[in-house]
Amino acid sequence: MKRVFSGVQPTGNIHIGNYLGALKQFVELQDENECIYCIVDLHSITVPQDPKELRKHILDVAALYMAVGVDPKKSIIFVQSDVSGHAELSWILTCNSYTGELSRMTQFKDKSKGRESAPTGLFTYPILMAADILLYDTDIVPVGNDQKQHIELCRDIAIRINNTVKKDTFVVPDGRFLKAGARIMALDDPMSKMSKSAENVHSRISLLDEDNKIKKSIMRATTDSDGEIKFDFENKPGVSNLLNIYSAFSGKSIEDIVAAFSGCGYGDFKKELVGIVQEALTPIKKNFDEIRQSQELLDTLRSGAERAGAIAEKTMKRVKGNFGLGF
Ligand code: AQP
Repeated sequence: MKRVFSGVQPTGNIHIGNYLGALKQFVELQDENECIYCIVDLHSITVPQDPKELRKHILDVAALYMAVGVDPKKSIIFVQSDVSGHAELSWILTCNSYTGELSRMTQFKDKSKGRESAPTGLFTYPILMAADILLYDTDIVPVGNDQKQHIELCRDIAIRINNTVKKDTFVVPDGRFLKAGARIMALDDPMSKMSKSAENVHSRISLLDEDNKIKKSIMRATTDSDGEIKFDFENKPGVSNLLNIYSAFSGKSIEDIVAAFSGCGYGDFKKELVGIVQEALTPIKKNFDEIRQSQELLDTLRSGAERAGAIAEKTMKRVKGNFGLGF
């Protein structure tokens, strides 16, 4: 049985990019693997958060994990800051990484917006992510492909420490990326990825959006003026992004969708897409409403933290021993 680990930041409500890139994989993997899914709250404070809002978002994200089908009987679900090993291991990895490799991370470049001085947490974020993964002797990390570079860095650090400190200190993980949904772009700007924290709410569809909001966001999504429904990301990024979303939710291939809409206008295609997305999100919203106020949610997070904590403690003992730390 392989060990799987992944997480989502509680920086806002999960959108269809997070769902299609990561969460769908969480559910697929849980039958055949030992899965650990985390709400990575320590990552979210790399940018300022309102404490009350943050607490709400942590519970929302946990409830959404369960609402999309992550089953606490099969998978461990817990909050990152409930297990102190994440921050502790992060320091050990920090001491074994280089500013040069961190400076090359495109997410840091995007989020720091070229400022000369940016928050240190934004810079060291990939190291905390590496700690999250390595703490659980993870084999597989299901993520969207915006995280490819961070997974590579995690592997580099693990291999470096295995070579310089002690062989087998860490399991070297592999990323798992889906073809459809690996990178969903913003609806208002298909050159940027869909993001929880983007200012324009119509740039994304959140899993909890009402039907009306879903309709508005899709109908006003940026396309182009040539009117042909065709997949060509370079020249038609808006339509290609909508085709990707259609394919990921319907399970149909892009070729079949393009053939089905041959001769139709963007309006007809968008209307169909609205229906498909609304239908997919309706049961998730219903499940969420039941789970969010339940005692089961709190019990799941409590027992999840205990189970994750026990695994993390074992890893930290081994890692610290290999480094000559602690007694
Ligand atoms: N647009 C996307 N398409 C496909 N997958 C995506 N993911 C994020 N955006 C897309 C995947 O979702 C998982 C959780 O992401 P995260 O919350 O940890 O951080 P993020 O990548 O920074 O996501 P956001 O939505 O853009 O959040 P903010 O606005 O807070 O920065 C990851 O597996 C990610 O690959």
